[in-house]
Amino acid sequence: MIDLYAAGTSNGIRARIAVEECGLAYKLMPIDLAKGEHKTAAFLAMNPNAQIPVIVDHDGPGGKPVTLSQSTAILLYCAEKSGKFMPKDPAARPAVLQALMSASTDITPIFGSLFAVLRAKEPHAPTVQMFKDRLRGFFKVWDDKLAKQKCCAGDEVTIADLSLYAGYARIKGAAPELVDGLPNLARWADELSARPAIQRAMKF
Ligand SMILES: N[C@@H](CCC(=O)N[C@@H](CS)C(=O)NCC(=O)O)C(=O)O
Repeated sequence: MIDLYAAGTSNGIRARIAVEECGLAYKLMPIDLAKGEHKTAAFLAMNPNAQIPVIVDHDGPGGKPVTLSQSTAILLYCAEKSGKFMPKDPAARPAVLQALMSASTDITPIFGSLFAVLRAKEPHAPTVQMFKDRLRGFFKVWDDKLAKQKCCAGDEVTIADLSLYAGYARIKGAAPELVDGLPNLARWADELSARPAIQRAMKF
């Protein structure tokens, strides 16, 4: 059994999509960021960075417990544990890793930075625009890619799709203008959002 400490942010959603899609038994331990529940001594013992998500797998490798933070590490851990969402063919793996890193390290941190700037008393307009342009640019490249292939790294759903969907879903909710008017991205998102595991993962 896995305990998942998370909130409904893009990183929290990414970890919950991971356990849901990989079919791993887990218990959601909701963390209220507004109440500072990620800053308690018990939480800091799991992740001294005071950030969700964290998982505690009571049945880790060798039967030993594993505590893990970082949403993409959690995604990779769940994929390995379940044997799902990562191609077995070594020739197919580099494209998946590249797509995964773009989804996890280009999209989500810029989105986080954009909203940190927007929360300021007087948001600095050129900085806001720079982050929005960068996000839109990344999504335009995804849209072009998804015109030629069904999923982020080919025709199968992989960890890259699961990661990108977490960022996409949050951005679609908070700043839809950054993803609207990109038909291939919209087709891909519709397909992913129809998956029952993703629907369960979105309900915080
Ligand atoms: N790189 C980390 C980032 C985690 C992160 O930024 N978590 C945010 C929520 S999305 C958080 O816990 N923020 C609370 C805070 O910084 O006070 C990951 O992918 O898990």
